[in-house]
Amino acid sequence: MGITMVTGANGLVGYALRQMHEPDLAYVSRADADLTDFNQTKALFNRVQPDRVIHCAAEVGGIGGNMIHSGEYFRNNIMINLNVLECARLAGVKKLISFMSTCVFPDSCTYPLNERDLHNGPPHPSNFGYAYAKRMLEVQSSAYRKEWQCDFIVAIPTNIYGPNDNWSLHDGHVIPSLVHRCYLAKKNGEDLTVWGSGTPLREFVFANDIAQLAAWALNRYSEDSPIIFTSGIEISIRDVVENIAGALNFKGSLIFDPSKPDGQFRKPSDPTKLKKYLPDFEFTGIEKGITNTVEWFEAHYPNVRM
Ligand code: GFB
Repeated sequence: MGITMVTGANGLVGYALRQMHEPDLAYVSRADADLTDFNQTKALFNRVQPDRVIHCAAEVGGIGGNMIHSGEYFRNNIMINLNVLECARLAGVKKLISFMSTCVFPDSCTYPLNERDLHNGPPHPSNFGYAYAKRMLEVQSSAYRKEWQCDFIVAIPTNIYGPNDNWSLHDGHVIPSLVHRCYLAKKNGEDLTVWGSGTPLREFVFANDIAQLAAWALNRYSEDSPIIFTSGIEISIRDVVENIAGALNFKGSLIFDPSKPDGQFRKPSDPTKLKKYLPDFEFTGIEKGITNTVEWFEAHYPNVRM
């Protein structure tokens, strides 16, 4: 087997893939090519000559980033995905996996979210730019499979977290932002402010689990329809924060700030398809995942992405 190119290799999932130490993986990042530029993307594929691609590169953020940068997230993700999948097709790439996320599903939908529901309504307004751009990954992959028999598949993880995340207090996802904010609150002897009510529910998946599932799908999954990667276990934002505070041994108070958005109340997703393929796959529990994430942050701060 030839080279598997990993785009977005300096991001959350790219970092987790590196820890697997799989052979014949070529890791590429922004420093190697601006994937919003077709010519740079084509030159990258000519240089690397990959047989397969794990496409992790994306412009992402938490609810804060999505509400501020709806135009940038839409534009950049559309261009990145259009260029990567087109250059993969032109380069004769045999297999490509790319990623959406459960926030792209319709906001009002029957639960649990199922792969078939993807286009049955508008996404939540808090991240519509990102969500519509990401939905086009599924459309482009399916259209390329139909016209050119490209084996391009799409995975739909729930909220991914773990080492080497984006720890920005403003644009980051909830777990990295709160790990960072809790670390600072402890250091400065302050209370910890949490956005929203703490009542929304999320399903979280540890990045190392996604890396394993991505490697599995690259070898074993070839359906036209996407596949959801979830444990199916929901947890409230309040319980997540209490896990983070425990892992950091933070003893201050939690202050919930109702002026900040709650976003979607919940987005429970259906693990049935994954369970059919991998009935014994064990997801990392939230306590263990958060402990690992906090330990990584404490060991690397302040040399972290933010
Ligand atoms: O990860 P997150 O920002 O995005 O989580 P989504 C937002 C939830 O966490 C809201 C609460 O209920 C927030 O009120 N929260 C509490 C915080 N404190 C904070 C904080 O300090 N920072 C942040 N960010 N949230 C994501 C999409 O939606 O879903 C991603 O933004 C991705 O693009 C992911 O698709 C699957 O979970 O709402």
